[in-house]
Amino acid sequence: MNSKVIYEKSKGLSDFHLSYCPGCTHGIIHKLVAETLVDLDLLERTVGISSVGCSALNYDFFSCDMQQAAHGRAPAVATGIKRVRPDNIVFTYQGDGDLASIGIAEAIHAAHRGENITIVFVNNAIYGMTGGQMAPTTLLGQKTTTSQDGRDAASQGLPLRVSEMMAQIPGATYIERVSVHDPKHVNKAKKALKKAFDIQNKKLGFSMIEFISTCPVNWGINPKDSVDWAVDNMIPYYPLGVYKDKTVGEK
Ligand SMILES: Cc1ncc(C[n+]2csc(CCOP(=O)(O)OP(=O)(O)O)c2C)c(N)n1
Ligand code: SF4
Repeated sequence: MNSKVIYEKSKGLSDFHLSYCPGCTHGIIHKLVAETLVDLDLLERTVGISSVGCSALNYDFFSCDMQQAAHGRAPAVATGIKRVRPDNIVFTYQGDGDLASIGIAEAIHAAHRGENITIVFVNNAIYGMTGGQMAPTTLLGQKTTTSQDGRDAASQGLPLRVSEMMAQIPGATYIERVSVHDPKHVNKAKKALKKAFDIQNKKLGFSMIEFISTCPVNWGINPKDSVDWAVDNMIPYYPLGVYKDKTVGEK
């Protein structure tokens, strides 16, 4: 009897087992990046830049060429690779601790210079890998190991809205915030990635897709409730949508 394959793992992912905790949405985001590169036929000439955080080992997970960067420096490494090899597709994969804290300067200046790269920015409102410290994106009132009474605006400032900030930078071409909490939003997130990589392929400049993501382990809630927590708490503060699209004129 002939069998028909209706679903298979993307060729953009290797055979390594992902190292993420149950309920962590890093895995879904990896799948979308991999599928998008395959769908656009870009995989063979893509170089990804791993950062520091739970996704640090993803140089093993993606099947394209990969390079590891020091904490926060992925956009600088991506800049170097892209300038030397402008026909390669270059993306960084960065958490909110990596991008919005130690690496905020590199991200801003890469956008400001209009580097023709794509940033995949994974915002889970916490430092996951190091055990749940407060990130710039931690929500007000959110308890972390370094904000044990909950984040307080008076002493720790308001959570940083990175997409809104990056959209103000004249050199940035495309900025969108997406979520992967249900199939409809997963499909939308994939469209956003497609748009970003297509912009880069057409040499139209800097793009960043911010993903609302979960960290059940450090949030201290189970995987199902983590998805609900992200919808109920993160999306109201970090609204989804396109923040900048220069391909249809300045906004
Ligand atoms: C120079 C330097 N400072 C600090 C660290 C410790 N460190 C490792 S991962 C990390 C934060 C990771 O958080 P995030 O980027 O949000 O990624 P997640 O693990 O949540 O996916 C920090 C501070 C480091 N590795 N290098
Ligand atoms: S610690 Fe958090 S971000 Fe890291 S893999 Fe586990 S759930 Fe994901």
